Amino acid sequence: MKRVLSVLLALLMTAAVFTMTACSESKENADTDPAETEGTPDAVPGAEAETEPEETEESFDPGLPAKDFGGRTFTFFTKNHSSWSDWKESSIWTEGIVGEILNDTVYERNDVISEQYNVVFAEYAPNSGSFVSEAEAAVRSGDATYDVLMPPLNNAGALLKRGFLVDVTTLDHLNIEANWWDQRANADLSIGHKLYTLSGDLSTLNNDATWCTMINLQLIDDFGLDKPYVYVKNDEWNFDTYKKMCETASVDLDGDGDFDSDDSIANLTQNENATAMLVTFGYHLIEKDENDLPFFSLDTSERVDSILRDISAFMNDKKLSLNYHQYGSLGYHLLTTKMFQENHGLFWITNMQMVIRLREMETDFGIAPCPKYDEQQKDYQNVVWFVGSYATVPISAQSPDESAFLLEALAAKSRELLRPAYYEVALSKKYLRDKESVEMLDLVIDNRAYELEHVFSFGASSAVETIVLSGSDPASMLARNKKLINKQIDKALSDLEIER
Ligand SMILES: [Ca+2]
Repeated sequence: MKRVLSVLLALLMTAAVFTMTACSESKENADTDPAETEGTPDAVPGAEAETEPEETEESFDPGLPAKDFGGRTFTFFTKNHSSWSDWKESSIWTEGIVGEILNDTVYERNDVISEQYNVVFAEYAPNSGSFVSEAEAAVRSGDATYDVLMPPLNNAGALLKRGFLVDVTTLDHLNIEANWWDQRANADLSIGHKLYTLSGDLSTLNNDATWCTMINLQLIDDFGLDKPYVYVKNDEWNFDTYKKMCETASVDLDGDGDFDSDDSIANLTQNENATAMLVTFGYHLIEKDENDLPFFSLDTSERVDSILRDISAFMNDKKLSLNYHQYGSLGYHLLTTKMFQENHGLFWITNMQMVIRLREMETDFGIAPCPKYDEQQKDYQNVVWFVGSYATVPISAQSPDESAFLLEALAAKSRELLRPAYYEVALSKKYLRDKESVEMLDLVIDNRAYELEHVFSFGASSAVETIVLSGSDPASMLARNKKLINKQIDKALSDLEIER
């Protein structure tokens, strides 16, 4: 199904005539290959599943009843980080059509739902840093202005611990199993079978926050390396492969016998990768038991021990890796952006938003999922950083069930309109220059991992960061932090009134 979508998107891009109103996939199929439709008579129930146009089966109808909201205003409370302006929520509300595809799609989506249910959408985005305090003030005073809050994960945790968010599994009209809600988010972020945060096609910010591997294709050529897509295809895209490629791709450009930002460094990196790589390699910072309750177990696995040593050795190898956090005075991510742009960096494992930011880059680049650790690891696991945006319903909402109703309507419409628009932007000729990247983007977006640690800050992140970045002994560092982490887990469960 994903492959078919990819092919369709590739066709759309090649034709370069993407219009939002004409994106009926079934029409595309019928137009281009009439034989296909003739060849699938309706005589055999279920036979369509075996045949080519499976993608046309995807329904964007949430099956909601007819409803008239009487023209009432439905307000989203979203984040507006002035310090990290790139992480501002921009896929919820917009004023009008401006000729930019994501903006215009958001407008169109809201317009359709607004008409259908006689409701007016509005957005309030507090200035930097005051999301939690302003949301708290509203909830505590019983102010029903806000129907949905869209916090990043850490702020969701702060609101959750104060008891301000509704368990969305209790709400009418919300089908959390629908494909416009990310099933990985539901599985990873539920706690005691309750769920307070939703991620999905409604907001593209979590796509931006998803980790991937950026590949400088010019350097792949220059060093005579195989493109990572070849390894992905053969299921050999793992840490060994990645390291081997890196070993041939650092160059002491200024010939001073040392490796730093004046050179070409194979693996551009950042502090976040201390934990992101562990997740990439198949783990969660905090696991969950059979009752969906969190527990900490990183200290009990020898495999985790050796993975952490491996990541640490690699990230601290000056020849192979350059961590922009060690070059604050040179601009942090702006330094690695520049290096990547100037063909002084082969790979960069980072968030998808870097892909969008690099749209003006002259050099060809591509993306791949973050590599697996080894052949033992079954699935890719691309972490979604906490800076994204999650749909939550505050207990102060005018009607939590109405919040759920409109969230469901908007999310389904986002699946239909906003997701293809995001693919178009992320993979447009201007941004990503090779068609394999479409397939790669599917692998990135459809293999995500969300971390409860990002919601509650139990302490596992800082322990792992210390191990990887400072080269501390994993066993003793994890053992030293275990008691505190467990205490924090118990505290969170008691805040949420969940019995162990
Ligand atoms: Ca040098």
